[in-house]
Amino acid sequence: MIHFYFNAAPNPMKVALMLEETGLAYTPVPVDTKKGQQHSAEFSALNPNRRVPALIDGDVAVFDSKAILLYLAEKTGQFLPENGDLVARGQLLSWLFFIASGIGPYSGQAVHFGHIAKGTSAYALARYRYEAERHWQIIEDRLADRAYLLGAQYTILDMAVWGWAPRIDAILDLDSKQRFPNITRLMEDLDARPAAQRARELPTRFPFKEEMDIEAIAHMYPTLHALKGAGASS
Ligand SMILES: N[C@@H](CCC(=O)N[C@@H](CS)C(=O)NCC(=O)O)C(=O)O
Repeated sequence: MIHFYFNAAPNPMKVALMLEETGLAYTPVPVDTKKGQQHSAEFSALNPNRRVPALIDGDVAVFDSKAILLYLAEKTGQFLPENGDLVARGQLLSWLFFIASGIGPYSGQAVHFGHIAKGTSAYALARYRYEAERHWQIIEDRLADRAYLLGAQYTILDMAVWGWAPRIDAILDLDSKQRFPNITRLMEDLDARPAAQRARELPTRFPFKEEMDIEAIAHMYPTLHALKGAGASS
């Protein structure tokens, strides 16, 4: 039986979508990061990075959302290029690593400096918003003449960007429907899928802490917590 360690944040949500799409049986295990549960001995043994998502499948432990997507795709043979097509596999790996190293980190930092640590650094906010928008533009352009990121086939690449979709406006401080019509079209396509609706519903079954209070900041952003303690934040 698969155990899926998650919360409602973008990276766990893409794995929730994959689990629902494949129909694999799994036990959801909530990790309330605002309460510091990512730092427990049990969880940090599973994921030394102390971030969600993570997954246990029998003897196999996997952490990092894109690694889990690839693991589940290879396990089930679903949502990967068909018939061992190496040209398509090269494209899939390129885009998967582009999302992992660009979309995720820059979007995360743009949210951080725009919302969580608002007012601490105008330059950091400008840089991360610029880079996040540049990366999202590359995804937008890729979708100009394709239904999905790989081409005609829905794959883990589309799931990897879906996790971020509801937050693009807040990340970039713009109207994504106008700015990114191709991304909007893809996200609406995915949102309409029953698996996506089940994935979005999953976290609502658990009482995750909502407030980003000083306790949550201490668990998730210790450097910001130290800054606030020093009275230097605004
Ligand atoms: N590269 C990792 C990033 C994981 C990550 O940053 N997860 C966030 C939620 S989206 C988290 O666990 N945050 C808790 C914390 O910062 O303590 C992945 O894609 O899984």
